[in-house]
Amino acid sequence: MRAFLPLIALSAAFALGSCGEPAPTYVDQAWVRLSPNKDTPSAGYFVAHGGDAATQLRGVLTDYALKVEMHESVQQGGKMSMKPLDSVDIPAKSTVAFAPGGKHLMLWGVNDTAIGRGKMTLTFLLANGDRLLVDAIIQKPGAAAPAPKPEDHKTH
Ligand SMILES: [Cu+2]
Repeated sequence: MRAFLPLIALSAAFALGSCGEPAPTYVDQAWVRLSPNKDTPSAGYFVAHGGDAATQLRGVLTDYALKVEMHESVQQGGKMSMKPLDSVDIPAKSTVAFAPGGKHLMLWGVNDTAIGRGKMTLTFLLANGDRLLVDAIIQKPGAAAPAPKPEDHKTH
C-alpha cells in the first residue's frame, strides 16, 4: 500500500487547481539578472497573481544562491535607495509585479551550476501555507527581461 500514497498526494494537488475550486495564487515570469560582480547581489523579478483569497508573500528561498531577500527601491530626496521587505500583500484577483525600479529580490552568491543551466528554481512562501516552486530564467548582467513565452500567459 505504501507505494500508492505519493500517487494519492499528487492527485490531491491537481484537484486543488481544477475548475470549481478556489483559484490559487501563483507566480510566473520569474527571472534573475546576474550582477556583473560576484561580490554584489544579483536581482530577481517576477509577477504574483492573486487568487480568490488574499494572501501575503512571506519570503523566497532557493538552493541555488547563498541568500535571498525581498527589497523595495524607494526614492528619498532625489536619491534611490532600497529597504528590505518582510512580507508583501497579494490582494485577491490582483497582480503584484516585482520589476526593475520597484520591488525586487536580491540574491547573493548565485550558484555556477544554475548559471550554466540558465535557470534556477525559486520557492515562494505564502502566508496561506502554499509553497510555489517557479523556475527563474537567468539573464546576463545588464540584460532586459526575457520575452514572455506563450506558456507564461496562464489564466485562472
Ligand atoms: Cu535590493
